[in-house]
Amino acid sequence: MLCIGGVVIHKENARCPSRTHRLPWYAATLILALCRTSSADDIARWTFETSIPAAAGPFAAEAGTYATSSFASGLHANAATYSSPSGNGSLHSFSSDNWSVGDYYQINTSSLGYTQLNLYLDQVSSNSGPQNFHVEYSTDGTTFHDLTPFNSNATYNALANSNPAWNATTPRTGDNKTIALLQIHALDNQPILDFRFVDTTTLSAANGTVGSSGTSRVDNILLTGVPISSTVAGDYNQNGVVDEADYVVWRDHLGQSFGSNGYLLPNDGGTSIGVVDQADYNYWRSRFGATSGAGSLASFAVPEPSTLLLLAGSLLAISNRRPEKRK
Ligand SMILES: [Ca+2]
Ligand SMILES: [Ca+2]
Ligand SMILES: [Ca+2]
Repeated sequence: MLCIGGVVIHKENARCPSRTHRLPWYAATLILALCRTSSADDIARWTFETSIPAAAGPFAAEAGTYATSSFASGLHANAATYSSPSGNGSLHSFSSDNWSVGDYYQINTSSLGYTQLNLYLDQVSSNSGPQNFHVEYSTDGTTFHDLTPFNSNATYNALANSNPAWNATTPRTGDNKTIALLQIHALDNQPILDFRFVDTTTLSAANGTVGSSGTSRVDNILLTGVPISSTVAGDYNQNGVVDEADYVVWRDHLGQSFGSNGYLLPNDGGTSIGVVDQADYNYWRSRFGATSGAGSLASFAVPEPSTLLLLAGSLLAISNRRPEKRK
């Protein structure tokens, strides 16, 4: 059987045994495109079980595609003590004390060859350690930007490490942070991709004021991604061909921008950078039918706008159609 989003279509219907169930070829193509699923790879994962912190770092990632070229470190404005106490269900974490606003943990890695990224970490603080953090990203290793405008989960609280405290055997699930970067294609395929987990206030985990002996510790930092399957310019859904499915992606994100919600079209050829607009539609039209490279392919027949509206309508009708009773 096939699926559209969460809707299942039985294969016998997709094979069009009757006029009633026959799918337009472009709808079938789109269904197949929407049904593509890919599993994510670990790009870099830090457990701090082998790279055991006793200083600010850098510490190489223990696992992942770019493990040996990815590093974690810490930075404090004032002298701090770094250590490796119990992790979240493991022997070691990356911990430090004496937190000031602006201090951070950092990972230096890369998303080269990857799209649909996700970032994970576990973090906890002592009662007098810092509570409020946000995630910043950089694609040049120098200039960092707050991720929060693109994903509200990038601003988070580190809970107090008690009842129960982190220990070597049993993880606390409430300390898992997930920052989805799936739609932020500006972070795809970057030779340099760095993240900072930055202390943003003087509020402590116990809702007092951060003290010099207060600590915050991180564990299980992980960046995942799906290998990029298509770099064909104009292929917005990354299925290897510039087709009708890309129109639907464009339409669904029309008006969005990197500044507002972090969305960028994959493979947009640098067209109207930072925003999804009419120019991206024109670019898609100029590229229709392409399976490689960049440039105009005017010889391919582009569906007319009325056909594209029918396409969207057909998919809606398919998803709402109940199976016919057999006669
Ligand atoms: Ca650990
Ligand atoms: Ca496509
Ligand atoms: Ca654009």
